[in-house]
Amino acid sequence: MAPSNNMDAFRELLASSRHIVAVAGAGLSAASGIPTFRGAGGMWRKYNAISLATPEGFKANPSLSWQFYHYRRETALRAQPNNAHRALSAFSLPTIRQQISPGSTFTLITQNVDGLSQRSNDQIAAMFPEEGNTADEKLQLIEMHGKLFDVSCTAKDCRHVEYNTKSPITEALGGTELLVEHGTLDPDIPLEDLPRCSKCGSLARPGVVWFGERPFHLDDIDKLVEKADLCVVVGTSSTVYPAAGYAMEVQENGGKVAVFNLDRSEGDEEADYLFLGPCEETLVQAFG
Ligand code: BV8
Ligand code: ZN
Repeated sequence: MAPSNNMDAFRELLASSRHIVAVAGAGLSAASGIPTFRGAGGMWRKYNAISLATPEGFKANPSLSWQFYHYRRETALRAQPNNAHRALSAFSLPTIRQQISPGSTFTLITQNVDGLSQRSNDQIAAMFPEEGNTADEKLQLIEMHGKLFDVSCTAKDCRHVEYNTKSPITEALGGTELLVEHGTLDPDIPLEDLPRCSKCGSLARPGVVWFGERPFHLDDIDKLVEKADLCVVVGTSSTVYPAAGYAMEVQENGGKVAVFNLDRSEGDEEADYLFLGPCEETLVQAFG
């Protein structure tokens, strides 16, 4: 049966759901000016990011890899959360969610590494400081592909990780974001001028999950997906696993799936609901 696009019916489903998970991708941050991977200005095409987002790519050319991640750090630093982030952050707040969907739990599982959902959660929690809404305890956000601003050590016997929003992260990388933006050739930055571990001095890497690497919090995610009776899929092409498989799992367990995307995406014809359009608008209608 083709998916429904009846928003009133979806809001009734939301009100009666008990364990809700959202799986988000780059489309959630598109309205904040963060380029998606596969879209028109997609990063995968312009910088062949699929090869860059791998341990092999980093090993082969840490200078180019760091310029790619420096460019994305600078873009994310200048970006602000948009209404799609805010709609999900508001729904994350117990005092707001209990009015829309009494007694429900909610967790946002994001594939994005830009940190915008965390910033949006912190902003919303600060607006509603009443009991039970403090950011750390109550807002369930899982950044399964890591964080752009985490910098981790490559030395096996160190593995130090720190949250670092310095701009530029090292002098040598300063300004290269403009070169990356225009796709000109990258200067070969010497290893010693790339980010180093502040504890042991070894070469550091971006704290994100590359292809072939194990995503974070998989056990927590599996438990949440197992229990979920509603899976909302937002702004993702649903092409990268294991994230792309969660909606199907919820449906196989008898739960419902609602897809919010600008265009058609992998497997959306199986969804119970499909809302085509910019999620910075459709999520506000659905969760507002
Ligand atoms: C794993 C962080 C094993 C880094 C990312 C062969 C070799 C090795 C692995 C594999 C292999 N074959 C398959 C695999 C598994 C692989 C995989 O799935 N590959 C794909 C390409 C087939 N997966 C992995 O390697 C994962 N790890 O499997 O480990 C393992 C597992 C368990 C236990 C032990 C070991 C790790 C994958 C993580 C890779 N890291 N990001 C970085 O960012 O640089 S992936 C990156 O792309 C994102 O994080 C995201 O996850 C992914 C997909 O991107 P999307 O978010 O969907 O964005 P996209 O541009 O594609 O789509 C945007 C969508 O938004 C579009 O649909 C568009 O229409 C929509 N949109 C745009 N604007 C809007 C909008 N929608 C609404 N409103 C708008 N305004
Ligand atoms: Zn170290």
